[in-house]
Amino acid sequence: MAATGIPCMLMRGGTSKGAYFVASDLPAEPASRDDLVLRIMGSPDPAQIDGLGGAHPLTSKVAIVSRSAESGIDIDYLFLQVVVGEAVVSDAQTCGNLLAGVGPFALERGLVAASGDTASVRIRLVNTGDVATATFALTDGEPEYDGGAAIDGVPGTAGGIELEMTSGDRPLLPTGRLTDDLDGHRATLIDNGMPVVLLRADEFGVDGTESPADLEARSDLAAAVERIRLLAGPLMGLGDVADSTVPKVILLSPPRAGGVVGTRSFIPTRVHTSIGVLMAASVAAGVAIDGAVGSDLAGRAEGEVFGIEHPGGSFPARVRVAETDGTWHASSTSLRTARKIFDGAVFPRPRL
Ligand code: NQM
Repeated sequence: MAATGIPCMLMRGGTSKGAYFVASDLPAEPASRDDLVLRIMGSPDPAQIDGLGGAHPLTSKVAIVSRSAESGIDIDYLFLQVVVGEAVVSDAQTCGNLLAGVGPFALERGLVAASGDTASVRIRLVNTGDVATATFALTDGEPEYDGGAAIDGVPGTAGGIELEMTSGDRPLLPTGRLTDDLDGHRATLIDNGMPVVLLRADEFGVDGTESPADLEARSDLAAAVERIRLLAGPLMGLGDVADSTVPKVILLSPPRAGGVVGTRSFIPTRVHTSIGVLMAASVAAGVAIDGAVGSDLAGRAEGEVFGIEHPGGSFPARVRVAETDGTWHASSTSLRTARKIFDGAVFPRPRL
């Protein structure tokens, strides 16, 4: 395999970038697969200089795609976060941005068939059990990557991909409470596809206009955020999260550009240059519920569309929340774009 290379497509999915594989091209056994993925992406070197990774969590991602055996589902999508600077590959979270590329990739690899003007691909997110429907335009049966859709954080425009998500039986509020007290701060622990901890930015001396670099330079802030994250993990049913990439911690501030709320997101140590798809869906669900942290900061949504402001602009998250028998559930629809950047074979570095 090392001599002939491994079939791999490099794609931008939303505001992230990752290596996409057909599952049968990688070892099925997780330890061998992860060892190979580390060598492909270049971790644990912090510069990922000998691999495909871009030395940032948003460009150190892998999507593994296969036909689904489940009825009503076309494709299984397993996401792996390859930690920069550590020999760690995590399947503890999914990624809504890479999800945008999964439908087009599956079509390119012949894992699904489509005809007509649009494809609609039902995707099971293996990491969480959630199901998404991805809808995108076709030209001559191939994904149409060009188009007029713009998303903040990506230059220019591209073909729109609509992602409709329904979460399984997982409760929206994992603790069953709207707020918890963590390290002296009121927090809302919520999971609308991504487990997040919502906090008020002003309690941390943050006004919400700071750049990711400004926030990353504050070691006191990093320590406070991590203390809260470690407390939130077990409460959210995630166990000890010291070595996990979830939950994410999101500082909320008043909106400044016509959106609903401002955000700065810790993923979990670097600060996101925009915001994840499912993070935005989780923030929107939180601020939509009276009494949740951030609901009092939030401006008015335009119908079901919540403009979630972030360092690179705004993310329009279409979110619906409902309470039945005291339990909250939510669903979301997001517009993303994706693009095939490179298709070929990747040559993993040898073991160190
Ligand atoms: O929340 C980054 C990203 C993400 C996650 C991260 C994402 C989502 O922006 O749906 O897409 O989780 O660290 O790629």
